[in-house]
Amino acid sequence: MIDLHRIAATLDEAAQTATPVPQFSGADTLGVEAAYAVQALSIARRHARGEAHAGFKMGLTSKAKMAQVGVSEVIWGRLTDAMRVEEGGEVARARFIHPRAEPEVAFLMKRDLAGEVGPAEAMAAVEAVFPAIEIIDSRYRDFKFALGDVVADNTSASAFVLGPPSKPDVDVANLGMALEVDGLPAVLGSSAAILGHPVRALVAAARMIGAAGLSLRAGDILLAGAATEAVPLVAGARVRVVAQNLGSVAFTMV
Ligand code: OOG
Ligand code: MG
Repeated sequence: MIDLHRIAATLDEAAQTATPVPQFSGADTLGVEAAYAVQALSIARRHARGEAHAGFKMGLTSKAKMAQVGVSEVIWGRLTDAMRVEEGGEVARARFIHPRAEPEVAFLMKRDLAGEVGPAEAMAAVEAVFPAIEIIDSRYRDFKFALGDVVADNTSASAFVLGPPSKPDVDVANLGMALEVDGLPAVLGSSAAILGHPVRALVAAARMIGAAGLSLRAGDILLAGAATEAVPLVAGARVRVVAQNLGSVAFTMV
């Protein structure tokens, strides 16, 4: 029997102490369903410490991301308020094991959403759209994992920054996106890399989170997933994402 509580505690402590752990499912012993159960248990530990639900994130919604980590399934994770970094703010390198930054698009929900919905219905539930940066940090040694591992590890969720809000009618179909480090472009891409259109990440979130018996709730943030591969970060890095039509968002790692 796999002890899901023990795995959740191990991953939660690894995140809290920024100490890497070996992966669990080299041979995929940790099935996807059990892995989502571990994820829920590890988030429950954060809630017990006073962190509040802030929404959800989609992961591996672009081919570049799938190729970078060698996992080819769309996955989802949970966000808490403690993961949010203020736009233009600082975040300590010491909080992380091996942080990487990703250029993303985020949605703020104005209505609950779950289940099988089309793109128009999904967008009708959105209050605002943002350029965003996700800081991911796998709790596994060398950032190496199989599907079950990364799902159990809350899809490497660690921190996120939101830029200025735009109205939901802004066109996000095929926006140029650049992630700069210290003023120089590190990766360039398009929002079309996110499942062909970021709204498809929202549709997939409603379906997958709904199938788990949950829903996107009014006030929730949803990160749609990275448009490019993630960029490793060092202390001192000034990170900025510029997204056509949406504006820019930045933070500094100190
Ligand atoms: C998994 C999380 C991927 C994204 O935006 O695709 C993700 C990882 O790469 O560690 O957040
Ligand atoms: Mg991401």
